[in-house]
Amino acid sequence: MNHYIQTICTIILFTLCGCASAPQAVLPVPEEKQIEWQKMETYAFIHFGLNTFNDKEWGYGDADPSLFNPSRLDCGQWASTLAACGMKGVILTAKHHDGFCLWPSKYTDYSVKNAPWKNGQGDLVRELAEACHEHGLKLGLYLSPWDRHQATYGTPEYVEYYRNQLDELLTNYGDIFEVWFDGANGGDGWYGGANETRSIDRRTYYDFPRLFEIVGQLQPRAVIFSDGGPGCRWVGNERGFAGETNWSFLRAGVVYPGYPNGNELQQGHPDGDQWTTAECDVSIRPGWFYHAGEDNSVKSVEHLTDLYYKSVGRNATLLLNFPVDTSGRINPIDSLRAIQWHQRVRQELSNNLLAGTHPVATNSRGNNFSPDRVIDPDYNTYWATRDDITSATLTFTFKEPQAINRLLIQEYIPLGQRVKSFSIEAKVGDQWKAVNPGEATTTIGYKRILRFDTVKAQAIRINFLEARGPLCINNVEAYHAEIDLN
Ligand code: FUL
Repeated sequence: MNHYIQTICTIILFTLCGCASAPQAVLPVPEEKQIEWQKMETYAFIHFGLNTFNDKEWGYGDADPSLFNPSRLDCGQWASTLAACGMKGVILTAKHHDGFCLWPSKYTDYSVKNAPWKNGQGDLVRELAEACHEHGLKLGLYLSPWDRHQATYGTPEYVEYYRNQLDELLTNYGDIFEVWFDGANGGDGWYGGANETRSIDRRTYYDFPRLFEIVGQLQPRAVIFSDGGPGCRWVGNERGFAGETNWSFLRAGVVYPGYPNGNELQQGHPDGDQWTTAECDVSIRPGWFYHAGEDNSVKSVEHLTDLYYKSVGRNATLLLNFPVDTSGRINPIDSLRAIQWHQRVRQELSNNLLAGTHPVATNSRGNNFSPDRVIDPDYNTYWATRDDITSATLTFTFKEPQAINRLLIQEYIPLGQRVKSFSIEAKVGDQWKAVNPGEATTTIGYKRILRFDTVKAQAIRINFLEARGPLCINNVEAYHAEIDLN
């Protein structure tokens, strides 16, 4: 059969059986590990170290290791608490800016090996790695580039020291899901007793490309966090929210630690060529480290719930920090609050009202990509429109009118992020009425969750108005949250 006849036959076959090929990817697309990472949705940060015992946020680098003496340290308590809060992983400050190492690094004495904790025999990174394994959590590590302890800081020798430590951490503790390169560099510090201000060029000093290469070699599955990625990016604030419009793209090589355009971090860049989803880092308390004086300032369930919608619900991940206290445990105020928050989110999104409906679309590529793919539980099936169709309406009709105040939409991101603009309508009686979630209905990405005043709807429809290619929507859910935040 020649090529021409073969093509005609394929078209006839597809027309008869309704099959069609998958849409082409619209670039940039995520790596498989970035998709798995985003599916984690919520994971924890732990800030713990000498700062905890000095009541400081940024230790100067001169504190005596003998102060590190948690009385009841229990990584099992951290891991079981975090798992109970729905966290899928935890990122530990293996070394913060003060330079104190929570593992017995062979490259410095400024570590747990000179602390009274376990008579200097302890290794906190190992204990956490084991606890994570036991409780089904993934482990991530934060290794501060800025080091206020080391005398060599500012010289090429320090960069080698830093690389060696990265190598130790990524070699000795099993699989690491994320490596966190903090962009902060304050300048002054102890620096081996020099007590001075040292400034470095944050863009070039650490030779980030080389560091990323080391991560790639030692932990190819790890996602790299820095202000500009490449794995995931800082969201531009430490308050835990992403932009209403939020593209998973950055322009490669443009964003660096200290990059002044916070908007670009919060919203991504619509024309970016690098897939770098935003991660929202925020502490459950005002500080990152534990301060007894903040025991009454733990974020409320309402506040945390709002942050969930403004991070996970806006195509980002939520990295929620728990400042482990001086006893070496997650403080009971924090754990109780976080568990209540997790239950609250689960309760709000528990009964999917679209299950069992028969979604109808104004356009579809055919059977494999039919609209009912958006209500099946399979992540890898999706509704898609024909190649030339970038706007369409998807309608869900109920047997009886339903009270609704939450809508969740997911694009099939393995093929790229496409939707630029959409609107929601509810059929009340015989009338279609606009639903106003009080925020821009622009991008969707991996997941968008919208809250709105309860509407008693006979049907609900999503008008996809503008997209970068044919639509690929793999999931839609609707809920009635009993506690209405709006
Ligand atoms: C910042 C640091 O300076 C803070 O101490 C904290 O670690 C936060 C997560 O990142 O840049």
